Amino acid sequence: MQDKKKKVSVCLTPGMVDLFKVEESIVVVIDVLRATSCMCVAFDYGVEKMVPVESIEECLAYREKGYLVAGERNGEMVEGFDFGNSPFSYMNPKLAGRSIAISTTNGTQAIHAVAPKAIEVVIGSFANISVLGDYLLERNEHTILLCSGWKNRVNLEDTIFAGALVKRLKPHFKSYEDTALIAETLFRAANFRKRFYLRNSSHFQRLMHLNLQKDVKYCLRRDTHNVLPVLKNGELVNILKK
Ligand code: 3SL
Repeated sequence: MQDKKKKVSVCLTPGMVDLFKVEESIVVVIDVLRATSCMCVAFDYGVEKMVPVESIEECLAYREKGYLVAGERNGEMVEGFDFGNSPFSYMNPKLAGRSIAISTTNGTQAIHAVAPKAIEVVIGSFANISVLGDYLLERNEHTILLCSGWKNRVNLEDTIFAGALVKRLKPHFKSYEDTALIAETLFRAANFRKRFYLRNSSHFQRLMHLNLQKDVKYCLRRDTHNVLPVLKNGELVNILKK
């Protein structure tokens, strides 16, 4: 009998993305600390759309079109931006209906590494893990879990999240690459003690030095925001919007 199962793969950094068949796949962009977590918060607070842009200049130029401008470089808010990259900055009812241009060190760059080639680009974080898992099962396409990492290097937190998704999808998808195995193994080791497990990792340390413990704690919580940001014509929108 022919095996009709689709494949789930894990790409550990955008630097490895050319090894994957992006054009045949849905790509989940993952930047747990903190870009994709912030995007989930923003949409839950009613943001209409978010444009992920690569450069600071491009981002600032969106202000003339009525967009708010957000993001960071190396974890810190950029001069002239309306806010940085803390999930708490997006917990503001005044953001309902607004459009935001966002540029971050890795997350928005990862989106650009796969758009517009991918069948679809979806945003993933612990904040929306269950709705995301359900959606991927329902779509049943080849799926690449793209970890944003840090400047094309691997990071632990995105790999752990990819592992959580592999665990969920594996019974229904083919998954035979070692990157998926690595991710799932790490997730199984880290689950229920993620902050402790991450304590020596580079971005965790970076955020601790910036006094952002609260952000890290929040971004590691599961299912806090029932949203599904998807890239449509270069803009992220929440396809679960009521
Ligand atoms: O790299 C990114 O896209 C950011 O999420 C990094 S930070 O957590 O805001 O520093």
